[in-house]
Amino acid sequence: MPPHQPVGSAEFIGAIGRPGQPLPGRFPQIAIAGRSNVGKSTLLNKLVGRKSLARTSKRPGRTQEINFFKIDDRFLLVDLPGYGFAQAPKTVRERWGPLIESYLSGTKELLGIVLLVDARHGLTPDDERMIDYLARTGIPTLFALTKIDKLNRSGQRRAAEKIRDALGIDDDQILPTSARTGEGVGSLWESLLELLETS
Ligand SMILES: Nc1nc2c(ncn2[C@@H]2O[C@H](COP(=O)(O)OP(=O)(O)O)[C@@H](O)[C@H]2O)c(=O)[nH]1
Ligand SMILES: [Mg+2]
Repeated sequence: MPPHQPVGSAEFIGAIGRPGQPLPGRFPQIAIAGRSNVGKSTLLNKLVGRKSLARTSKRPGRTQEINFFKIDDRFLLVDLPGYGFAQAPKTVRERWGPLIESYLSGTKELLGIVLLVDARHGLTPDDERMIDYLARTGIPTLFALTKIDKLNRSGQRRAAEKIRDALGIDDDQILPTSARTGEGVGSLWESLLELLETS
């Protein structure tokens, strides 16, 4: 595993819950997207080496706002509310689309998205809708498999191949990760830095 870039500072700087609400700061930013419970907040915490900067939960559908974290006074990591949680209250599900769309289409500082997919479950119809939407907006998208600690090596390989084939992407566009063991987190960090440097 490549060495994990040390993060000097990481702080929560604000959240938005309604479409069009002003962002807490106009910094270059990278957003983490994926269905509810896929491991977005946990991976964000692992990336910055902080246990509970972003709130994580065993119960899906808890984060309903877009949360902004400033990293090293340089860029923002953005924790997006998850999608595809059927049991979420109807008002929450109805609010999700307009909030996300207004953020994704209206933020010119947004450099890219990391779309997380649970290694055990693969792509859901909601993931496919999100991927289509991102492709239409042209926002650079990186794919990461989460929770690979729950699969053995061959299971991990199969999961990566399946997504790669479904999306027609290259091997290096899909990063297997585990926030539990830290595997792949260094590589993901390197990809984020690359995105920051080339933008
Ligand atoms: N085994 C394992 N569990 C994980 C991993 N990442 C997250 N989880 C668990 O998955 C659940 C949902 O995580 P969370 O980060 O809140 O998901 P979010 O809704 O996408 O933000 C929590 O119970 C986490 O502990 C991982 O890499 N491995
Ligand atoms: Mg979360």
